[in-house]
Amino acid sequence: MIMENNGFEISGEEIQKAFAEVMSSAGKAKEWFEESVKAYKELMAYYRCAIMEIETKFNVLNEELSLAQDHNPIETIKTRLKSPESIAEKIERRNLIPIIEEIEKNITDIAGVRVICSFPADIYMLADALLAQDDVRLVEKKDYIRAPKPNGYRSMHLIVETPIFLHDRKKLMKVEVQLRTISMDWWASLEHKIKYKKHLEPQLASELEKELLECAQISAGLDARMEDISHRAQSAK
Ligand code: 0O2
Repeated sequence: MIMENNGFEISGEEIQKAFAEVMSSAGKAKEWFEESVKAYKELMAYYRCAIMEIETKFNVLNEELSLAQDHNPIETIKTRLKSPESIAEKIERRNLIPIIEEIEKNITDIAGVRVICSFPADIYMLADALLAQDDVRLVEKKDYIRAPKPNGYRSMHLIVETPIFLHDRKKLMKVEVQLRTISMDWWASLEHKIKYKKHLEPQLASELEKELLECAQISAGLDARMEDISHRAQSAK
């Protein structure tokens, strides 16, 4: 006997056993942590591959459609992999279990491809062309162009599933595709910056929201006008 605690006697043998258990669970925690990090890195690599697949599909469409039409429908393509911080924030907000399987199943915008188009009509043409491909499955579509968000945000959002081909198997991956015109993109970029200025007084915040909505409406008008100019120029040829 080496210790007395609330009347219970704890033997040296018991202490040794408890210590061995703590050591073994610490070993398991380390093992679990290392495995989780490896699985996370692997998953992110798969998402990077899926981004490459989708980006290539758009580059091919741009090349082909620029021959068929008199302009490149795509101005630029931007890609991004969601940061670990943003993934963690989403896990918390949605009350998800922080394991790889849950992340993969429930967070559909880890891989993001943003396609900036010349005209609104190009967005619909490219979305249709992508979704017509037999290795692309539409999971979800949100058309914030026909139905803009209350703050004025416009874009076409597609969640698609596409295969990546690994050395020994094929794996289906989800990618979020955002299609926008140049004016939809600059509005969204500036609105995003302004929204994250958190110290605005409520009165000023509400005034700015109103102005941003007006700017979004002006930008939608400009898109329509530029498209009309382009149609008139084409039909005059
Ligand atoms: P990031 O880094 O830009 O991707 P959730 O995905 O849960 O946040 P929801 O409703 O499922 O919300 O997604 P939704 O409506 O499809 O929009 C998600 C993404 O669209 C955002 O990604 C933005 O990129 C963009 N977006 C949506 N609404 C707005 C908006 O009002 N203003 C701006 N500037 N962008 C918007 P993240 O996750 O915010 O980040």
